[in-house]
Amino acid sequence: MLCFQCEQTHSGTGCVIRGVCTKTPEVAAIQDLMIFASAGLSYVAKKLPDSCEAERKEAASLVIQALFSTVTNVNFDADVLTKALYHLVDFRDALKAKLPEDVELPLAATLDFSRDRETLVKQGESYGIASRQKTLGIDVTGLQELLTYGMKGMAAYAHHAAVLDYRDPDVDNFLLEGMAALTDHSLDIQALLAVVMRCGEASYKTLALLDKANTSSFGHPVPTNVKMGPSKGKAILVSGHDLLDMKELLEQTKDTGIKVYTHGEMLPAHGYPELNKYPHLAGHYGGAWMLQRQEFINFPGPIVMTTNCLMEPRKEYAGRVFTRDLVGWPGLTHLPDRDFSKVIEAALESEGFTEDQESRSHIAGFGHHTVLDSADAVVSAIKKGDIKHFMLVGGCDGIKSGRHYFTDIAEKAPKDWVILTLGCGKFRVTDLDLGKIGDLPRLLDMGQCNDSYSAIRVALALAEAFDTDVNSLPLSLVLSWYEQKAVCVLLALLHLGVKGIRLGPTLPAFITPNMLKILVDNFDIKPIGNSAEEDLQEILAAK
Ligand code: FSO
Ligand code: SF4
Repeated sequence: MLCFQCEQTHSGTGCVIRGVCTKTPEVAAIQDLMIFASAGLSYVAKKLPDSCEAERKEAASLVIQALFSTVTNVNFDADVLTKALYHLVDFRDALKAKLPEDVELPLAATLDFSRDRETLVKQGESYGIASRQKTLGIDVTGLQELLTYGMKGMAAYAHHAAVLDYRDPDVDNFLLEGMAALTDHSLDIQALLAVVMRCGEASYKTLALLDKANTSSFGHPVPTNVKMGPSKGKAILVSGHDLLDMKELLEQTKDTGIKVYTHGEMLPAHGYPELNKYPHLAGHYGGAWMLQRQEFINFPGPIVMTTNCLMEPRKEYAGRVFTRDLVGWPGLTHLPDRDFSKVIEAALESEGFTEDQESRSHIAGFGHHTVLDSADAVVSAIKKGDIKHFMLVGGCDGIKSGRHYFTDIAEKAPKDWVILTLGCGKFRVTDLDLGKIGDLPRLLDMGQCNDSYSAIRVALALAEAFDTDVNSLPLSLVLSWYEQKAVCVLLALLHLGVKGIRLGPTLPAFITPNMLKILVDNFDIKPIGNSAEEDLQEILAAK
């Protein structure tokens, strides 16, 4: 296997024996084939006659699900992934009957996928990254991977919107176009870069679509005090990003006496009026995703993983974990729909928390609607000099110790700077007491990484208010990345022309020196510096 799609990749170069995430070579090979088959299906779907709109939409749905299933820490179950692969390939083959006769098809659209697991895994190994590096070179392969990861992130966000019945034909069309482009090995660096930039445009549309889906379904987030610890009573913990799962679970538990807690990226659920109206949405438990193996042991009730990030469960709590939707781990209980009765049963049988715990609180819910509602006050605070600068410190959290930088830069920023945060990277700054500027807290939690659109909206609105462009605003972006959704957000920002983004804790392994030169020349992307102090000095000097 060779996988280097996430930040924790082995030695910063690639997982080759087994994933640092514990992904096995078997799962890696099947996931590579899911990408290969999705590219073939996309090619076929693009060539269908105009009348086949429904088939194209179904093809896009299957591609979205396949891509999301291969995002880091989503699905580790070879049986489930293989079944999804065969379903996708069968659909691809059925669609081929509808093609005009003279259409020439690439290998990804014609390859027979073995029904024998061992042979299938060997097939996967021959269509993975390493084989393309040999035939296409590292730069073209690196750009194909950048495009693929951007689309994986897009697929995750598009899937969340689709669950709420929101689809955008532009997003579906781009995903088919971008995946089909992977079958064209004649594309050179420039041609692939153009597709990557279109991926950025489609990523922005996907983030806007998801914002519309979430806010139309659950209301605009409002600033909400969240208790960051448990209270006495039976308990269920919900992790991941799927707000509809959360809503259904809250509805089904409302007369049971069970308290529902958020974990990791589910924290922003507290800000949504349609979720917060349930008094038994009791608080938040734990920190970011990578702490789950310690934190879940001590949670006295069932745990629902709605999306990434799932880590290898420890035996002490594996029997209490329920996976939903595309999430999978061999042997864990999977819930095929939103009937949470098994979870409720498990909660009632569990001990629950035996006493209230004193805890600090955190204010969630500073979505674009709330921040822009106070836009006049913010603009006048900037004009008066009370607010000198905005800094977005957010993205993903992860295991590496270098991530302390993100805490440091927020903590050491001048007191007249406002810190925006989002994504699970927020847990690096949520413990800080940064105080207020006037009535405005200095730390504004804008939500999940899924809510990156909020930060973009605020930046664009400020640029409009000051009749300038985003790059001329007193705004710095310091992004932490871990997996492929962060690539989608980064490409959306590049599409909007945002320059000077600082990225860390390390640069992606799939970025070759030539690709880095292009990113630096065109977008002034920089790795985070040796220390937060140095970078703050640099930002101040550039003002
Ligand atoms: Fe982060 Fe990833 Fe959203 Fe996680 S992008 S690492 S728990 O999936 O979620 O901010
Ligand atoms: Fe390694 Fe990350 Fe790939 Fe897992 S997802 S195999 S940790 S690069």
